[in-house]
Amino acid sequence: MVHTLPEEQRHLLELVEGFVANEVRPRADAYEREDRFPRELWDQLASMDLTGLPFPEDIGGSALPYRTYLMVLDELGRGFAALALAVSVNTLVAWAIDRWGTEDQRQAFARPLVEGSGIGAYCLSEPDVGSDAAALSCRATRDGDAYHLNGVKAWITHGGVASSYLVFCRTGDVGASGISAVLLEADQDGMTILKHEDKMGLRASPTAQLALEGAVATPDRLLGEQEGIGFKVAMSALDGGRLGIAAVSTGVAQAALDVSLRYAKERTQFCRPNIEHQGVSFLLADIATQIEAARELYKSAADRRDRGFEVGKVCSMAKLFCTDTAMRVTTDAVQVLGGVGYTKDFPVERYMREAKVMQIFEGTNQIQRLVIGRKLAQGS
Ligand code: COS
Repeated sequence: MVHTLPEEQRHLLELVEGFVANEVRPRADAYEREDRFPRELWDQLASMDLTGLPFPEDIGGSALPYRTYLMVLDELGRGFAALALAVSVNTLVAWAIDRWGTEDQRQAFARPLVEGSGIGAYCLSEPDVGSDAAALSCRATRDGDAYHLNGVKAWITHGGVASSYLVFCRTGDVGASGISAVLLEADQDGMTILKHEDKMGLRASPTAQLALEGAVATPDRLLGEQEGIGFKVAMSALDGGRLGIAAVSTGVAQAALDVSLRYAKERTQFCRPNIEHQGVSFLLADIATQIEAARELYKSAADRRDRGFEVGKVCSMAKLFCTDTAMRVTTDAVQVLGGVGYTKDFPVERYMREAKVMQIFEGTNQIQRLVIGRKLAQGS
């Protein structure tokens, strides 16, 4: 078990760096090409205690600061975005259960996710409900001693590979206060995969649409055994989730810098390495500067979170800035490589496709601006 001493955290990051270099990066392309969830890498992460870094020890976690966890995500994202995203989404679900669940729910549902023997899925969006999450319509109707869930959930990361699903559904009237969170297990009746999304990138990270047709949940599956708290559960978990996306996208941006810098040093035109041409070196200078700023922003947001401050605004800022940075940087990295950057001979085109969705999921960057703008208006 790792401890919070800086030196031990350094060792942890070195361990992750070695794992990424030797096991993850060489295999990432194959998983992407085969549209295959990297289960073997996930199991390796679990055996290295890397699936539960920021969680308390009483549910199997390492009790490390969120900042350290994000630095690990950054490094994993530098190797393989789909794997880093798996850790981030699993943490989103486990955090919600750890923070809002009963003791039994923490042990039964959060612990397997923290230990990595299971994997979580977060089910908020629906085919007709994305940014306006409080308008969701999937319903959990109480009948005697059970809830019956009906509706369709969309854009579910880990749909089909998850062991447990945190489903946001309506137990009351319209609006945020009528929403509850229910825990479902993968193999239960009344829950089927309608379709797998055929995506531009992140193909090793499965995204599915889920049909709920009378799926039964006993009241002890209601998160916190309390109706009406679902929207607060969803939003508070997304604060941390958005920081996770900030770190993953910074890792993707770093990977793009690694490849484009190496190429610019090796490739020669007009009798000089490309990096000695100002047109290329200025592009790289901007890329490196933006990554540095992105990394410092998510770390400072995490520091505030670790010290217990309200962090909704800075989490949205970090998600917005780091993912926009990843998009710009990966696009420029393709430019540094020129024609070969646009081919699958080099991974930068993959990084560019991966960066795009990071501006969209866990709240579009327009929603992040809305959150930041509202907080500014409130004076916070
Ligand atoms: N933590 C805890 N509670 C929160 C919260 C947070 N971060 N954000 C909002 N809430 C609470 C509010 O305090 C409010 O509670 P009260 O009524 O008791 O005051 C309630 O939730 C409703 O909040 P609000 O009025 O801000 O809700 P809106 O319907 O205006 O929605 C946005 C706010 C747009 C920010 C929200 O719907 C959102 O984040 N949308 C994007 C959804 C998303 O990220 N989807 C991706 C899913 S994963 S791919």
